[in-house]
Amino acid sequence: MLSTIFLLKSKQSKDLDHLDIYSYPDDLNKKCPANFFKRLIEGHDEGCIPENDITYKKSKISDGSLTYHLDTPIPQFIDGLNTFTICINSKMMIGLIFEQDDNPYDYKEIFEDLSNELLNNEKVCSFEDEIDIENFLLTLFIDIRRYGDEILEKFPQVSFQQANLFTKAFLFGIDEVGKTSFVRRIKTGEFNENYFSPTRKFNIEYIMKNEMSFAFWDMPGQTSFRKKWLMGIQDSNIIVYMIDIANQLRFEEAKQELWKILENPEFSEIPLLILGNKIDLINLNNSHNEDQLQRTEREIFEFFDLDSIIHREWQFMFTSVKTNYNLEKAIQAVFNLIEL
Ligand SMILES: Nc1nc2c(ncn2[C@@H]2O[C@H](COP(=O)(O)OP(=O)(O)OP(=O)(O)O)[C@@H](O)[C@H]2O)c(=O)[nH]1
Ligand SMILES: [Mg+2]
Repeated sequence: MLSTIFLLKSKQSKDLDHLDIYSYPDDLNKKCPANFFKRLIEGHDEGCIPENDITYKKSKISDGSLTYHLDTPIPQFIDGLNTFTICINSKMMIGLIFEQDDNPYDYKEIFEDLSNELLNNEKVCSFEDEIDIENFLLTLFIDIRRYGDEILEKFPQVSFQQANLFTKAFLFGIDEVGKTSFVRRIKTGEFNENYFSPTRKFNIEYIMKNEMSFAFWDMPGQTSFRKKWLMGIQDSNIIVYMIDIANQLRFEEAKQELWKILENPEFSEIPLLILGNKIDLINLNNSHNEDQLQRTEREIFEFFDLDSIIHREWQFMFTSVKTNYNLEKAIQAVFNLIEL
């Protein structure tokens, strides 16, 4: 499984002490031994550092934009890290780090093709802007990881199925609403109220339910991660938005984040399930007070302007990850919405 992606800028021997290092999700600056990158670069080139950047100059094409030349990826095992690196224009390096027993060559084609596609066709990155670089790395990471998870690792176990039968459910919402708790509860049956660990990267959980294979993409909800939702949401079969209904102070924020996605024309047809979670905290599911439940639902509809959701299949329901209230129904709703 792919564990980390990184990019090194200024791939020149004389610059080895002044490399710009970007990585996701781990910060390799902190994690790797001091001379790790030096050894990586020397090993990659077998000690032969290009003397000039002919490829770079040659690659200016008529419209003035650059075409990036990507070398064949090279595998190396350094300091216990299983790496696979591609040089770009003899200047920069994109690297993948896999788990120790992975075979990097399984990823050769996808690594080359995706890098080429993103850099030369979609032109997603100029390497001048840090945010561009981070987004490029994140996109590449997600796609390669998904390929590994869904095709290389899972396919043999479910070989009777087509690889594309993994249903992608994109689970998002502001922080602390209960997304990770939800996925864990469905996967393992466990719930821990004292567990408090904000998600910091894309957490993809594979869950088999009723003979369907789900990839639940559990997004980090803290503000700084929300802009990355746009990348994870691509190719989703369904989007699941979670609200903490007991925390009215954050309703306005939750509403704005929901509508940012709903108003994006790119995702206008993806079915939507909205979960009003933590219903136990307003003690409705225990008292079975249908009137009050309906009143609360009406208030949520009004506040979040849910009646304005049109042109897509969608549904709202209350849940409690803590008491298990409606969790099976929520999964059933995911099935139904996808099949509609
Ligand atoms: N009472 C109650 N607490 C819940 C429920 N679901 C989750 N929690 C608690 O809410 C807190 C936050 O849950 P998480 O699952 O980490 O929330 P998250 O949405 O994944 O948060 P981020 O990863 O930061 O986006 C934890 O302390 C959970 O135990 C629920 O249905 N009822
Ligand atoms: Mg989480």
